[in-house]
This record gives sequence, structure tokens and C-alpha cells, in this order.
Amino acid sequence: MVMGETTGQIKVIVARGKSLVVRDFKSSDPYVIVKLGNQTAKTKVISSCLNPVWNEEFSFSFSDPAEVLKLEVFDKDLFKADDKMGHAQLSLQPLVAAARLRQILGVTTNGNAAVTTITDEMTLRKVIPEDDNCLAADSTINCVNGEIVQNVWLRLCDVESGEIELTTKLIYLPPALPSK
Ligand SMILES: [Ca+2]
Repeated sequence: MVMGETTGQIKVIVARGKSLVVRDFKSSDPYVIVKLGNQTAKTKVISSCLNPVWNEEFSFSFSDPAEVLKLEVFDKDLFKADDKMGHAQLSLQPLVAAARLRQILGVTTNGNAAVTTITDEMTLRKVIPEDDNCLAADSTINCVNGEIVQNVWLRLCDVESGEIELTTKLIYLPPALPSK
């Protein structure tokens, strides 16, 4: 951990898209804009593809409580404004909460060998699709080689079809706020 650090850091991997909508004649040229607070990142454009693979990684800083991660998908066009292909969002709080839990339990383990806690490879938490999230399927938060990782398929809103697969990884957890 970095001393004096007040914000956390996460890595967002935009993995791929599935069944995206047609915005040109037969296909689209999709790219994704990812936003967290006032930070913005953009994937490359993949030409003529409705099931694109990006596998691009971005880092964002965040504080606790974390802002909501927002995604917008567009079809790149050369001679007119890019067309919308839907949007989605993901709450980072389950990832942050899982990391906090691991931190707390990790500290306990050091002083008490009898307590069985989190191993290097296990599922910490499951997040299920609900009305107030964009999940297309159950999402798990896992501890993988000591890193807290969430894999998720997000269903795009305001569009006929399309899903985006993301992986979020916690790089650095901000200090917990003092309790009031
Ligand atoms: Ca296009």
C-alpha cells in the first residue's frame, strides 16, 4: 500500500460485446466509452462486428463510497455523428465491500491460526440480476491470486439488444472512512 494515498484504484477490462445492434447497413463499428466520475476512457473501434473482442484494460481512481461505473457503446461513422448502441452501469460497491471483508478477515487470520478464512482462490460474493442493476447474468466476485476480481455481463439499455462483458479488479483499497 502507498502511504498517504486517499483514493483507491481499480482496473477495468472491457472484454467483449455480444449481439450488438446493427447501426450501418449490415453491421456496426462498435467502441465503448467507460466513465467513472470525471474520468473517461475509450476502447478502439472494431470494424464491422457485432460480437467484438476488445480485451482492453483501463485504470481509474475512486473513493469510498465509489461512483457508479458507466459504459456507453457507439457505432463509429466517418461522415456523420456516431450512433448510439446502448449504455449500462455497474456499481463498484460489492467489489469494494468484498475487498474490505477480505482485509478484515485477513487481519484476523494473522493473529489466529484456528480461524479458517479466505484462501487465494475462492468466491467471496455473488451479485444477481435485479431491476436496479444492468446484470445479464449472475456475477461473482472472486479472490484470484490475492486479487479481488469481479466478472460481469451487462445488458445494454435503450437499445434492442447487446451485452458487454467486463472484468473489474481492485488494485488499491482506499482507507476506510472514520466511523461517526
Ligand atoms: Ca459505422
